[in-house]
Amino acid sequence: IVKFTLNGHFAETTKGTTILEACRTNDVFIPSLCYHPNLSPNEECNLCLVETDKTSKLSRACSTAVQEGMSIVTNSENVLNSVKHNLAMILSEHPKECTSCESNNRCELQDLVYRYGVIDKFPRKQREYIPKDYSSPSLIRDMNKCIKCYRCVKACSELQGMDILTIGPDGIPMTPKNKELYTTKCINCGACSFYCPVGAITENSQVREVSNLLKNKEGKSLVFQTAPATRVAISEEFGMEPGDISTGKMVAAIRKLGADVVFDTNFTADLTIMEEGSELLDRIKNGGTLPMFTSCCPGWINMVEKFYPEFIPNLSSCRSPQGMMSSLVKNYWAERMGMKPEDAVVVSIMPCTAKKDEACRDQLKTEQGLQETDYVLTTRELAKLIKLNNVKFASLKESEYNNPLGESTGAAVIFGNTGGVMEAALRTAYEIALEKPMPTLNYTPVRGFQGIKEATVDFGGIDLKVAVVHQASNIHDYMQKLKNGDFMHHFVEFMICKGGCIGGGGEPKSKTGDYLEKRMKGIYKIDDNFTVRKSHENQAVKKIYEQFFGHPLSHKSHHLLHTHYND
Ligand code: HC0
Ligand code: SF4
Repeated sequence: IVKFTLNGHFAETTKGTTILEACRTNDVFIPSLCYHPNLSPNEECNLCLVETDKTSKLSRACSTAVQEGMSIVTNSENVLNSVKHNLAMILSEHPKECTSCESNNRCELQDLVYRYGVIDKFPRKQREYIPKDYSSPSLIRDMNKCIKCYRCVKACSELQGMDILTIGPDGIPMTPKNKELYTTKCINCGACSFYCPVGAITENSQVREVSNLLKNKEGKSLVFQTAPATRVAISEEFGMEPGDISTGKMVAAIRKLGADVVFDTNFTADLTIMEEGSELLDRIKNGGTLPMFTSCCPGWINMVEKFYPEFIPNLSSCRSPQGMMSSLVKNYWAERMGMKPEDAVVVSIMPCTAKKDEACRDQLKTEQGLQETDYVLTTRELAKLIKLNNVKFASLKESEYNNPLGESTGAAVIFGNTGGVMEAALRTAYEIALEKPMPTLNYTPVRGFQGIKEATVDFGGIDLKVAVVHQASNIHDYMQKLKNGDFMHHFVEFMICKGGCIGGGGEPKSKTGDYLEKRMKGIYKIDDNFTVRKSHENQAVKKIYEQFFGHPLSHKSHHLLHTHYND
């Protein structure tokens, strides 16, 4: 314990805590643009300045530890003037495009400039114009707006181990050889956009297209689907806590916007378990390629194709639940409703920027070459659409999904957490293989934030060895070890983002230290509250097999629910 004074008040913290963290836990505001609790300090923006009695100069709060007896002042004339001066310097290099910027109203620079009453007084520092990069369906880069905080570079290297973004000679983050992002080895995870405090890297937004379509449907039916992880995070955009369960309000909001039908990606998560579980048992029985890898995370699929193509045969051939739902809507549901496939427009609400890229895959187009998933909005974009339409989210009366593609189980919602696909698959595969339920449904060895989790399940005679890996840097580690022969698993779940989809690049940009833990708890709470918690007990899934597919891995399911990859 270290004792100190903060603006004249006594306070305590643990040894090694930085002044910035100590201030924020004591609810004292410290401005910063380059600091983020999930990244190592950058010491670039020069805004987190404080006075201490240890030196006559101002100190950076992000990189100075609190010392015993230290006196810290955050609100002196000297501190405020220096912060204002440094903000004005940043502003002098920043384009004044706030009114049309994708990050308007959620820009950290805009917030600070307003908070400190900064006057744009310095002569404009003209930077050489950098062409905007629209190459990726997931992300847009306008590096003219970059404030050189390097959070994107750190997210890409430290968190994801991808090293696509490096600091260029002019101090602006660049791609290898300045190539367009989509032509690099970028996996479209969106971590860079999540951490960008301004509008330099943003999701490739389709808010306008969807908004126009909602106003003028031109005889089309608008079918929305919502991913597991959206329902425990969208609340944060409306002043509620991370992990608050907003399923019913989110469905109600989507209906208010004018959607005709709202289906749940969780339905196809259950369907995925039927297909993928059967595929695993088939591979084990018939000597197929092992370990089998899950295939639902599109950032992971990009990574295998770009970095580990020799492992493509290990990928499950199952489409992701997003892909399965869109295929069902266009090829099954539309026909039953007497509609042409192109008249059922699918809008998918995802926590993930890479899902936009997945939607464009040639393999996931109809025979006429139409995208089966027409539009993908991130959780952040859905929140924006709701706000633009003045829908009062917090006070909405809850609504339910449409059926039959809206029915789901507790096993489906946990797909949103790292380990969830594995846990859901085990609940079903165990019961199918052994004809009795797993001794406990809450299978804790695959839960939690450890980067690589391993477990062995007694499958009646076979020891089924499984692993769960999340966050791209851990995945690179796992793949190296797998290549070296250090691992031998039957089945491995991979999710590119930390925590799984709850930590997706398209989720709300919350900055409390524990937002991921809270979202994770919210997901497990939804599972606990379900009476049906196994995918094979989903009645609507059972029915679709009886009436349409016949059985998992049937000819029809291969055609509509499975895919192949680019090698
Ligand atoms: Fe996920 Fe999914 S669980 S990838 O993490 O499988 O994005 O939430 O929608 O498709 O269901 C994301 C989340 C999904 C898919 C599902 C899977
Ligand atoms: Fe790096 Fe992911 Fe951004 Fe691509 S999307 S540049 S891999 S952080």
